[in-house]
Amino acid sequence: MNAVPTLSELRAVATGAGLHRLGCTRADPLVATRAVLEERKAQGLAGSMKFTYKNPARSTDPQALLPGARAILVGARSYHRHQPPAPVGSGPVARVARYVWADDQDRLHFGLEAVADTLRGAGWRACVVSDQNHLVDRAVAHRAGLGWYGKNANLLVPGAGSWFVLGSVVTDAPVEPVEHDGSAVEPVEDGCGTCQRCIPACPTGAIVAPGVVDARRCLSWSLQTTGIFPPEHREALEDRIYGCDECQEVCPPNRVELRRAAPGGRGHLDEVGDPERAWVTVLDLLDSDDEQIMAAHGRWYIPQRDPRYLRRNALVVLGNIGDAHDQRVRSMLERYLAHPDGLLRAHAVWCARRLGCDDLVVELAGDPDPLVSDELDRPVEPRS
Ligand code: B12
Ligand code: SF4
Ligand code: SF4
Repeated sequence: MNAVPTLSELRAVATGAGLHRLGCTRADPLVATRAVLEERKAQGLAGSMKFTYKNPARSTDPQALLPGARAILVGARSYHRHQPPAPVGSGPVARVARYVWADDQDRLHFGLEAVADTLRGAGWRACVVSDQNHLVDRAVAHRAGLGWYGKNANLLVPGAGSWFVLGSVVTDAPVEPVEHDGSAVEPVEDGCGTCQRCIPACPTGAIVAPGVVDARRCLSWSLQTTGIFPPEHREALEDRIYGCDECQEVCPPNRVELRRAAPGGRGHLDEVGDPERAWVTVLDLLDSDDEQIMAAHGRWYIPQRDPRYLRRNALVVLGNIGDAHDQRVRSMLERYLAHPDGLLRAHAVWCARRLGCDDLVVELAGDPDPLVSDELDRPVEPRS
């Protein structure tokens, strides 16, 4: 009979390998989560997202990942950095969400693999899963006692907030979800209380009820999906080029001073993020060829792995933060207004009109691409 490592023993391995939290839950199906996924799909709140929504029966059944699974060890790694590093480069600079400022997802994976290796070394099977389509990470993290669901839908770790990436080790080892004092691991109680700051703070009103995000309005999803960037959300995008942190930035439990006060709550806060990952020089991106864009940003989730969507997003950002008197901005607009890709011409039209450069779009009247003609028909509020 193989020995079964305890949660405490596995926590020691996890901590040594860069994880900041490790919880445990039985590998039972996530029945309530499946119902939520199906309901949100039916209500249209998932938009065109696939991920865990593609096959809710599968993404909520750990047995589908590992037949005979008995336990799930759920790990969390903080990605918090004190301050964004100072922007680099010249001209308009776009903001990147915190979760991709450094290699925290890789480090999470490394820590989870260390836990999995320990289980394998004891003769058990174990598979690592994080941010994939096959398991709803927050739901297992909640059940494994790592944190509570915030009204912004994120999982908040008590005393440390929500700046964490999550992942799991699904195993056939019957690891008991018990603490070192023998008490059972319990889900963490709601810590939001009467606070609801994140709801009105969302720039697009995407948090349609506490804990419920309408993906069709969430900037994070609009940046990651195909087609035109929703016209009604372009101004709200401001300078964001990848991801959105607004509903977490305003969240009181994420305040650094509280995190500092919390025992064991700090994570690796002293590391500084890479400025090249926290900021993007918009004109450089628009000037780059496909290979250069993928070399710089290929780690991001890019729809269909097609750099045109990063150019599309960059044109929206440029419309929000560019300076119409900057000759480099005008030259870039001229280039994109003549671009062979109609999607990019259309977004260049919006960008030019938003910057008050209507003179540049005159030549596009009669453009045969419906994306461009729709764009020309749509009123645009110039930036004051
Ligand atoms: C699809 C997806 C998205 C979509 C949709 C997000 C969403 N809210 O569902 C988009 C692209 C918009 C997105 C954005 C982001 N994501 Co995302 N995303 C995922 C993914 C792939 C699946 C999520 C999922 O299945 N959602 C399904 C729905 C049903 O889950 P839910 O919203 O959590 O719903 C629960 C709550 O509503 C709760 N609930 C039900 N009723 C009620 C009632 C109340 C009052 C409350 C409070 C809660 C509650 O129960 C539901 C089911 O468990 C996961 C990775 C994975 N495989 O799990 C990452 C994941 C959720 N994302 C993550 C991150 C970091 C982000 C962003 C912060 C990135 C960014 N900076 O832009 C934003 C945050 C947006 C937000 N406010 O949620 C992390 C979250 C870590 C954490 N601490 O919570 C994950 C876990 C990735 C990872 N492995 O670390 N994401
Ligand atoms: S990530 Fe941004 S757009 Fe999405 S719910 Fe949070 S604040 Fe709103
Ligand atoms: S801002 Fe307030 S309501 Fe929203 S998740 Fe944070 S604590 Fe909860």
